Amino acid sequence: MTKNEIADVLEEIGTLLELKGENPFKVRAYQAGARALEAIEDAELTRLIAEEQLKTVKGIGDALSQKITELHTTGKLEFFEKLKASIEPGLAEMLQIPGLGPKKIRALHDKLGIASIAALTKACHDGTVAALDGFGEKTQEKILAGIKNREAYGKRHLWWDAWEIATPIVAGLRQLPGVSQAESAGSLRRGLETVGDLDFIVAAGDVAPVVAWFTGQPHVKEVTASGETKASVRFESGLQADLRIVPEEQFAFALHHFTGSKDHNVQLRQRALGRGLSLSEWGLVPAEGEGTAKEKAEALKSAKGGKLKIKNETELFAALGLHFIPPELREGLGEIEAAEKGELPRLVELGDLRGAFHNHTTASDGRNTLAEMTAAAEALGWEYLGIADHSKSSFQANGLSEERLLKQVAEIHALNASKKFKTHVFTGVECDILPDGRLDYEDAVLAKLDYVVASVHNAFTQDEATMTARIICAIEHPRTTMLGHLTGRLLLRREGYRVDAVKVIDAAIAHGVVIELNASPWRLDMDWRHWRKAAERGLVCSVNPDAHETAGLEQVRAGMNSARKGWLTKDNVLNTRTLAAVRKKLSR
Ligand code: DGT
Ligand code: CA
Ligand code: CA
Ligand code: ZN
Repeated sequence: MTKNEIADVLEEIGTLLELKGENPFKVRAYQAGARALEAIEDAELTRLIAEEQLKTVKGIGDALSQKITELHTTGKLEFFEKLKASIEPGLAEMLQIPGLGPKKIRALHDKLGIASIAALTKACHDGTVAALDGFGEKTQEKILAGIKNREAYGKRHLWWDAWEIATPIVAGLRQLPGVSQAESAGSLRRGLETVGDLDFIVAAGDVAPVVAWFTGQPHVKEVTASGETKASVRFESGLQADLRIVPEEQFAFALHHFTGSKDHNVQLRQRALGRGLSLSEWGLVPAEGEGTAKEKAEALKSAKGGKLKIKNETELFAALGLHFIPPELREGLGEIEAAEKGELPRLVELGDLRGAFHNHTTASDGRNTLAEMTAAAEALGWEYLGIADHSKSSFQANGLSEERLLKQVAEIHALNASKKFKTHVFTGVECDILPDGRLDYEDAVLAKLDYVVASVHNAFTQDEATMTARIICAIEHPRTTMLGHLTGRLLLRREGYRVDAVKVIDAAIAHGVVIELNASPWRLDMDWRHWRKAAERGLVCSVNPDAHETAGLEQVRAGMNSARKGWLTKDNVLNTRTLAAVRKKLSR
């Protein structure tokens, strides 16, 4: 395990111990251990363990040192497994309610005997929670809202989580004997920000072994359907997956159909009918009783033997007089008309990215050092990396004072001068937009940076007009380069704050300010639904990983889904530009 993964386990142990009502010193020891781990580098951890010197690190005692060593060498920890098993499932489930921590859950359990979300819901409705010491009406309302959110979103999954599960499954399916093609379909393939279930399409002659492999995978909790040509399973995580197996000649049709979306499918089927053809998951055949005689004759002419021979989706679209429509665009939002006229955009691709802005380090709330983040960016082949740690008002995220910020700027200049890495590092900050719209540092401090990401991190409950004016005020600041996460939403967890997106977009265009597409799988903010129109009107996008650790840089992949769903081309995205071009833009 890496040190960040180990830190996650220690953090979770702390939470579970707190939930059990353990001694606060013990709880804090695990939290401190997690912090201490984050402050050292991976290579350093390996060395310390090899030399049995881990205990010499401040914040890591004897007991912790043993547990870290066990996790590092075996990837498992018996103590942790036992601890998890000892927690009442209902209590562990309550941890999933946003805004409800272990201490409060403990109090609810001890004083009201609550041990499940259902019991908690009832107690909130009765008002007994509000009457409890340290809770009150407001907390009770917040808990109820959290429960409702969990119910509304609980059935969907983040695209990133779904993708991580689906990727090895597709690889596994492709390796089975007799399988000629296998793909993910559905909302995952369309790059939607959340996914209801996974859909897999396989072309194979022999069905039984494919079904057997699929239903026999580890982590399958339940086989919900299993038949001649399909199977459905539910994994331990709660995610469900559908599998369909078709003969080779049907693969393109099945893949297209199950990729969807429904709206896109309905429109495309309509178009086929207009040409005397009937499109389905099985194939494209002349429609009976539809279209003019001439159209039918033409359709028949191209439909050899009653069924069009179509090898892939490109040929399927071509048979309907269309250019290939990338899956991300198949939302029934005008893509078919554009494909007919040859006006589909050439969408930006992951490989077009040459760097990324808005990344955190251990200076604020990140888990990897400046050097580690830069090394990771270099490994991705990036020409540049923008650092943007939190500003001083974000004290909960260890935001930087002026002195610490200027010290970091000096460190970055020294790192660039050392030529240790091929990747150039830009100095920046994620500067809080204060409730009145001012920025969190004096102009003289901001002037020392290459760029500024301005973001809202507090006073989320302002009304829409106030919030919109606040953000526009920050956009008007001459030092603002880009706007961070427009709405602050956390997918499946928390609604964004109320803001008039169109007014903010107008202001950004007018002041030459970039808006970020925050690529964190939890955010994907600004939402893809705004981008097409915004970019047409001249808004520039920056796909920002908002990475808090080295692995976070790769989450630009999730942001690229949204960029593509927003019809963005390479020209619309700032971080596809060369280092020289970015330097020039930032120096202005
Ligand atoms: P999800 O799973 O809720 O995130 O969304 P999808 O799009 O993956 O939906 P899913 O898994 O129910 O079905 C996969 C695709 O199959 C869907 O995008 C389009 C196609 N499909 C499913 N049901 C229908 C239907 O009733 N009519 C049409 N035209 N297509 C359907
Ligand atoms: Ca699906
Ligand atoms: Ca499905
Ligand atoms: Zn932020």
